[in-house]
Amino acid sequence: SPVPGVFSPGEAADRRFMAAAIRLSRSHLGLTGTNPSVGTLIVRDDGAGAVTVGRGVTALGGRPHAEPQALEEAGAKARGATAYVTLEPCAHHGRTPPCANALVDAGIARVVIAASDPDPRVSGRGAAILRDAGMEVTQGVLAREAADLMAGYLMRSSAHRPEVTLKLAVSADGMLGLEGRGQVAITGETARAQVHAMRAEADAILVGAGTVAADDPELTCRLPGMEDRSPIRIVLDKGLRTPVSSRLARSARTVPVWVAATADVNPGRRQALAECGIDFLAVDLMEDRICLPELLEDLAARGISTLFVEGGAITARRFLDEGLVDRICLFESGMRIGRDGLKSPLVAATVPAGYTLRRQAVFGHDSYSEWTRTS
Ligand code: AOF
Ligand code: ZN
Repeated sequence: SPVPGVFSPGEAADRRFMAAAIRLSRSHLGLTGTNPSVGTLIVRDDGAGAVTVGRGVTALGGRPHAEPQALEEAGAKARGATAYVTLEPCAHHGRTPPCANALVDAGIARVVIAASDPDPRVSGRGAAILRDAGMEVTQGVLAREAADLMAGYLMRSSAHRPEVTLKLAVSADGMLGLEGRGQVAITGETARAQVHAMRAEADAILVGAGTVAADDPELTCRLPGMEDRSPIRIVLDKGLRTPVSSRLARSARTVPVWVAATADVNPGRRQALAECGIDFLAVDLMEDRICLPELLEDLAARGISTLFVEGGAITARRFLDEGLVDRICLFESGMRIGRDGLKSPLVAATVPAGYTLRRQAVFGHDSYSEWTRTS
């Protein structure tokens, strides 16, 4: 039952404030290292309507956490106020004291939490610290919406692999490109900008060696003002075919490139690529192909929470066939490629059962749909 005098505006208003905290958390997506981007709002009502007196979002690089920043802004106004947090406040002593204790010490009266934290140092303990201190705790408000933005962090800390997003740009006749002809512009400028924004929010972007050979892509975020937000670029290249003259190799000192290859293949090329600044991920082969589950585990251990798979057709199909795709981002254009096209493993009409449509949009002349695994 609600504590008398504590701001408890009802479920609809709780959802509204949590939505604001989630929007706040969105601003640092992809910028907080291995930490999730968390949002915190401190709200009070002294009789004249609800006022937000503190805001915080996990700082760049992951620290400080969201809560102490929001508390600092609120100052004395935190006493008796309600805190909206998109993730269960932490309970562990890291480089900073636990956020749960910081909320208690500041005299917060009520805490509304969206998602629970699977981190074993925190899980359940954060909420317990709050309850034990006599606070009113409401959990699970907009949990799905918050978890959606933290899907990478949640996947890495619970399943020890990154969240995998497959991006496909498909022509009206279901093709990804032209056979042997390199890069074909399937979608327009607006969709392209959208893809670059998605790259900025991912920790790493992955393509197969075939795509490097055919398209020579740069795989960076080239939106004005966001050029420094390019993710790590990863190539599946068991035969070490990536040329030192490729755009990837030539830009490896500016934006990291990791090539996944077996340890003993092509030592000459390896040396030359290393001299370009490329790093290597040692992989094992299974039936002559790079073992993807093992690679994903390695990536998670290296702190990669979100992986954006951008092609090509073979790589996309492999991730799908092995059940490793958590999110599908599908751009569909009106242009036709014709008979020499490279067939896409799927179009919107053939997204497999097991995925739920989460978002639809139109970007310029292209339609967009986004699907996540049904949990
Ligand atoms: C919070 N608020 O804003 C975030 C939290 O390495 P550390 O000490 O920064 O701790 C990392 C853990 O902190 C991470 O695994 C997750 O459990 C939590 N993230 N917690 O209270 C925040 N970003
Ligand atoms: Zn914390």
